[in-house]
Amino acid sequence: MKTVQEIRAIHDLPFPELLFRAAAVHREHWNAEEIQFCTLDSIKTGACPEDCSYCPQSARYSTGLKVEPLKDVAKVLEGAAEARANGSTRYCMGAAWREVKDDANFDAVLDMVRGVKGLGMEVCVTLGMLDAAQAERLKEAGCDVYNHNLDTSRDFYETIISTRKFDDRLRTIAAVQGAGLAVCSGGIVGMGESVDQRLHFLHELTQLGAPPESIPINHLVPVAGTPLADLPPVPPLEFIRMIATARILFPASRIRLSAGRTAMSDEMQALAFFAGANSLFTGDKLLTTPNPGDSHDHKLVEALGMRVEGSAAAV
Ligand code: SAM
Ligand code: DTB
Ligand code: SF4
Repeated sequence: MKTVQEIRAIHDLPFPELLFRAAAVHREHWNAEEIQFCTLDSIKTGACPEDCSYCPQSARYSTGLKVEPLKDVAKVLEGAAEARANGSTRYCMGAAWREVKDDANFDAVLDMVRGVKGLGMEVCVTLGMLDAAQAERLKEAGCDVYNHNLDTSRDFYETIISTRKFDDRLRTIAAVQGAGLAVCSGGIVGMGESVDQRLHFLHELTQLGAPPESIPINHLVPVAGTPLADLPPVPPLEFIRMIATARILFPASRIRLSAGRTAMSDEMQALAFFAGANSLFTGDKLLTTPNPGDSHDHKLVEALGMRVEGSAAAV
């Protein structure tokens, strides 16, 4: 296990050396010509009681978002089938909940999980906090992965979110691991954190017991009305350093180039792939904010001479 100082030494390597090492590790564990396409579906949107400063879905901020109740199961399965036809092999359903409750809504989510699994896709859900019994019900329904981000370092966390604690996140992740679900856990870069805090965040991820199956690295999407609306973007080369450092620390995990891609050039995204990112969220929307869209991403993959991983679609 590496110390924060050792992680810093990797992160601060001369850029070409950092990228060379990350690319080498990537090739040892993955087919570096392939990119996994995942699609997000916001199954319940907005009116969230939490106060996450970055999030357009918090009820505390006026972001003009249209609040929507839990979607119909059939509608979600339609979306999943369409995503599969566009090359996605993984479907991630997100709900703007603080936590899972044992009610009819959770029963409906379990039906969605069974349905998406039935389409032959990898199934991921992100529903906020949950306990061991709820994690087990998800596992039994065929869920593969639970997304629950640490988001940032322990010390910066409380300046971003006041309605829950960093330890609550760790407890949910432990429940997920205990049920035998794979963990997807990553964070956001560009919330005003220092480089040191980014490295503490990566260090926390190394302490999860088992490395996460996947690590989404989001760039903050600044949304008007949220407290973080006016933050400047992180310099691209700094962002790429995070991707490369994550790849070196987690050789066998998927590193997902997640939110924030509409503000990234194709060249920057290509550099992220070279630095070890091997998964994307596709489709023209993330949960509530814009995303480059399928045609852009297919073109990008093609222009780079790469392939969509395990795609059922003719791409
Ligand atoms: N409510 C659940 C939770 O918080 O765990 C699940 C959905 S929540 C929207 C999932 C993740 O989206 C957050 O942990 C955060 O990392 C990411 N996210 C939300 N808003 C974002 C933004 N404006 N920019 C980048 N990432 C964002
Ligand atoms: C993750 O790390 N990023 C995704 C997914 N996990 C659930 C969500 C990004 C959301 C970006 C803001 C929005 O579209 O609302
Ligand atoms: Fe709610 Fe999740 Fe957004 Fe936080 S990140 S406000 S918990 S939807």
